[in-house]
Amino acid sequence: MAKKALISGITGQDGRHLAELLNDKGYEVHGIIRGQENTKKSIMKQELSFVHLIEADLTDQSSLVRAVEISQPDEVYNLAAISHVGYSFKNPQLTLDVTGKGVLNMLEAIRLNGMEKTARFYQASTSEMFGGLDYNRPGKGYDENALFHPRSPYGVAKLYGHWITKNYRESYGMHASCGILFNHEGPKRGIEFVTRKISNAVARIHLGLQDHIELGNLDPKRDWGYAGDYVEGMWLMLQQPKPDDYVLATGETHSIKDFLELAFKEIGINDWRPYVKQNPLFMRPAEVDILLGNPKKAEEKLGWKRRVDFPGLVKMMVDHDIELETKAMKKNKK
Ligand code: G4F
Repeated sequence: MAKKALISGITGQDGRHLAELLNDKGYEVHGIIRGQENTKKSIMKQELSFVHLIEADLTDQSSLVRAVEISQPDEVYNLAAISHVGYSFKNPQLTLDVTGKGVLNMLEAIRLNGMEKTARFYQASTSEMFGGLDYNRPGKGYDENALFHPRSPYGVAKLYGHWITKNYRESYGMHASCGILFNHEGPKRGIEFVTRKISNAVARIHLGLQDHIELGNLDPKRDWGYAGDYVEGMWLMLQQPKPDDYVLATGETHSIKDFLELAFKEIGINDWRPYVKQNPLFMRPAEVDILLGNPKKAEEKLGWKRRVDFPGLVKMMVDHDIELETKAMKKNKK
């Protein structure tokens, strides 16, 4: 019989990659969608028609109990969150409700269905929990034992989700694992995140549709990988005999300036500076200056390894956005 998976956050970048992966592996895939997201619903029906959509909300306990009851999952992947760090500063309480307490609601939904011993659970933890302040490990990077010091309402809420997942593992013997994922990007990334914002703007500059891009702080460094590689790691965590926590990262860190450099080179522009304006609107009250992950445990224990490197990622995103914008231009001309 086919295994069943329940994914929250199915309309996001990771949810879409994971749904495809699980479908390819023969799973029956169920996805949680908020009731009023009609546009997203129709996109999902076109793109991922195999997904069984269930209307529920991470802040509504009873709806999650129903989602678990309907889907009877072997595996639950909790990917839903308010995931934009900048937004979390403006909406800290909503972020706590969804990104923090939502994890508890999901764990409780499994327990209230009496499935804590049968359903395996994945929690999307994040490198934002490290906060970049304890960066005293040059060349080593943050691993599973590094200190947490979140620097945003998002990071703080995620840390609650991380610890409540560990608590349910220890208290109720749940097969509950946390993936501490460093930034992972790609063509499915939302335009509000810096990599996609750049790749999209570069494509539009190339096609003469805009002449510059406005960004915030250009100095922070991130450990950027490809999202398609990272969902494989999520799945591998739930296939292990015992639950555990794992860092998924590339082990390299690059600044936003490095991303700009490569992205503009893709369209034959060697100096990106004249095309970039800084706008304080995109600055954050507190910044994570540097993130570098150490994926050794995942590589050794899960056999996980990222495939796409940094230049490959930038190229993939710029090429995709040039194609997308070209298609849109042609459609508009008709
Ligand atoms: O792309 P970002 O918004 O990603 P951020 O803040 O690193 O968070 C992402 O990765 C986390 C994993 O570490 C996830 F947990 C989280 O959900 C999300 O996926 O910003 C990256 C950097 C920041 O330093 C930001 O200040 O880019 C800087 N930046 C500069 N200008 C900008 C902009 N970020 C955005 N979003 N937009 C700008 O115009």
